[in-house]
Amino acid sequence: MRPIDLRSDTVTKPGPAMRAAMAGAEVGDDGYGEDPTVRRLEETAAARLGKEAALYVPSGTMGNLIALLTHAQRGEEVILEATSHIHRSELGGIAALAGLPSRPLAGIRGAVPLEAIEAACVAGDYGVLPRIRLLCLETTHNAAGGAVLPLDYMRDAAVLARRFGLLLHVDGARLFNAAVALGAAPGAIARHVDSVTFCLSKGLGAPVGSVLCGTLDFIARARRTRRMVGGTMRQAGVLAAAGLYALEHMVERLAEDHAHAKRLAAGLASWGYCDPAQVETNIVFAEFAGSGLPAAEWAKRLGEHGIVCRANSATRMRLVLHADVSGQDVDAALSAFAAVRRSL
Ligand code: TLP
Repeated sequence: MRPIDLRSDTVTKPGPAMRAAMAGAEVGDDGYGEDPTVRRLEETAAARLGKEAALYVPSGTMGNLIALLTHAQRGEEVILEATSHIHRSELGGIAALAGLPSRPLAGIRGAVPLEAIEAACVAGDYGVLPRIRLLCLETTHNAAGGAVLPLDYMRDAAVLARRFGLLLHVDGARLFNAAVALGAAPGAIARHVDSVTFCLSKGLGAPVGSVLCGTLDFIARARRTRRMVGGTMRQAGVLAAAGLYALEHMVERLAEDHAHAKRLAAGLASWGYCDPAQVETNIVFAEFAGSGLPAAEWAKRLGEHGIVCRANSATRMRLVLHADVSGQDVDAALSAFAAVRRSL
């Protein structure tokens, strides 16, 4: 029995065509700017997002860290959503490595109300408050179950940020999922922002890599920051080739993952374990509070049926759909849920 891994879209493995692209990649020393495949990936990514330039980085976490280090000085404050990945899930690098105090604000489906951002910005300064330098948004929003920030919200947040002299960074680890869900070009999401990170190694299926995009000047400075944090790679074209393949061949198919997520959510909803209205992209939250079994125990028992999954609270499980999960796999997962439920 082939296990069906629903822990994350980071678990996708490169298929034969992606591996062939990697094997055939032209490479050079990217520390000298001589890797033609990395360059092509950076140019392609920048063009897709409508930005002047881009930088290939080993991970989403490093892309966000480089953006923070490049945009802000130690002691300057960053406004972000209270459950955002930068704030909650990057081991506190924003404080420990970048030296930036965070101002976490509560969001609604990942979106911090603009009034709350404004209130934070107009707070009276008696010479003791840190200067707020940066606003960070996240789309799709991981902890909000893959929620997509509306384009109007992105625009209005950018206008507000500019009004108060803040820069705007977007953690777009799953930006292409957001674009597909919105039926919009990725550039429409990135249009008003100063910088954006997106990941090649999640729904897009590449084994490694993220891309940070922004202005020519910002990316030139970020390139130096990348070296400072040890993120400069050498013959990285073998990896970048997978990223290029992903941008060419793996974007449109994200709609399949979203449809599979809806199907899984509908099945779970029939037992009261999910609210399908909350499912916008490839992430499904299953809630087992009323089931009589803790989420960790559900995960263990589902594991016995070949479903690899993980509880992310005492009662909740995050299930993520991706390229290595077929429609049949979704049905198999639902059968496994039904079998565990029968055993209760
Ligand atoms: N998310 C991972 C990890 O949290 C385990 C996941 O499985 O969802 N921003 C967002 C919104 C993310 O979801 C992630 C990874 C990152 C940044 C960091 O990317 P990586 O893992 O490449 O450093």
